[in-house]
Amino acid sequence: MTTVAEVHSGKEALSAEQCLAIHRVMVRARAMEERMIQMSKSGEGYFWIGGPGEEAFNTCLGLHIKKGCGPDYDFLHLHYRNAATLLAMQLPMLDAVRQAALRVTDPHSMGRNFVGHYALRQYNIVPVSSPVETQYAIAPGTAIVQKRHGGDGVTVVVGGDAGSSEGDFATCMIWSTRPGQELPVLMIVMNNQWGISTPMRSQHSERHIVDRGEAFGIPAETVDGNDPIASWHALRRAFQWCRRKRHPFMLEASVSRLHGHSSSSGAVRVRDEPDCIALFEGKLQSAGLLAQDAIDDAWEGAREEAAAAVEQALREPEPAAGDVYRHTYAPSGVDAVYPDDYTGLPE
Ligand SMILES: Cc1ncc(C[n+]2csc(CCOP(=O)(O)OP(=O)(O)O)c2C)c(N)n1
Repeated sequence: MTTVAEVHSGKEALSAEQCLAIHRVMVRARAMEERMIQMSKSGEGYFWIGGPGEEAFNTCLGLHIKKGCGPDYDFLHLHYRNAATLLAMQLPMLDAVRQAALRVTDPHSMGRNFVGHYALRQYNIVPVSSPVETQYAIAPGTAIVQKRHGGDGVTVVVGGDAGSSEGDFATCMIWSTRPGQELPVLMIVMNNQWGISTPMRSQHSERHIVDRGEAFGIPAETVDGNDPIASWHALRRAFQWCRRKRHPFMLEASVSRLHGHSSSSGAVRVRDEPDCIALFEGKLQSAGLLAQDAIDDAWEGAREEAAAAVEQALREPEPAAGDVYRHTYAPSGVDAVYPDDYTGLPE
């Protein structure tokens, strides 16, 4: 069935190969999130928050990242709905599940932080913060380093529409646009229309959140974040601007929130918002690129991968009391005692 060279969305297109790769990551991310929601309800995990409804945009974001450690590479200041971004960066599903299961093998926090709170020094993934939007005040720091260092590394910062009401958002615009000291910051707003239970339209009088950048001279685009083809190209333009010009750019993606805010609000499937995966599968099917049995295989494989990751994580140890100060202060304090033959501890 794969005789089509490319798939179109309006005037933009992606190759068949790219579309299939994006679809695979989106499905893996959704299967993982759905299994994590089950974990939060069954006692295998304790809490869930994540990105069902953001997979289209977040997968494309991950595919654009220049991945590595240090100022030559992109820095990521993410929010708690970026699971698909990490999968697209080829990081293992098992590691995200380890955090959901609060296992000591979780490389992000050794089982000490909420699910979706990534932190990986080797890929410039700055710790995700539970207080929303602080990442926008921190992001100019890594961008200043990148600007002074030279090269084409970009600082990417991602947050929600409600969080953009915090002063940190303005801090980012101010610090990224000081005349002569502009910074290569890509400011991304994921607009799902909600801040827990507060509707976006009750808080924002501006037409688009990124319109605020106009006063600072920051160019901006809005994009349908449920459309991976449109998202891929919007991200391509945004990264190109930041990489080459070494100035900031703003991108606002309209996305869905398909399981509500978090397990604290029930995580029940929302039926009246568009589902980016179903939409993309419809498009790939009508383009003659993906048959129903191939779609079914993709889902089955992804669900098996998620189930195996949970099984593996649950066999691994939980953090021990002696680990509390490890990686909290330097030097790292007291280490816990694990069995002599245990090799799973993160560096
Ligand atoms: C500084 C701060 N204020 C309030 C909260 C409580 N809180 C947690 S998530 C959230 C909603 C954030 O909404 P938005 O920024 O739109 O992101 P979304 O969760 O919708 O992706 C709030 C208010 C918090 N974590 N941090």
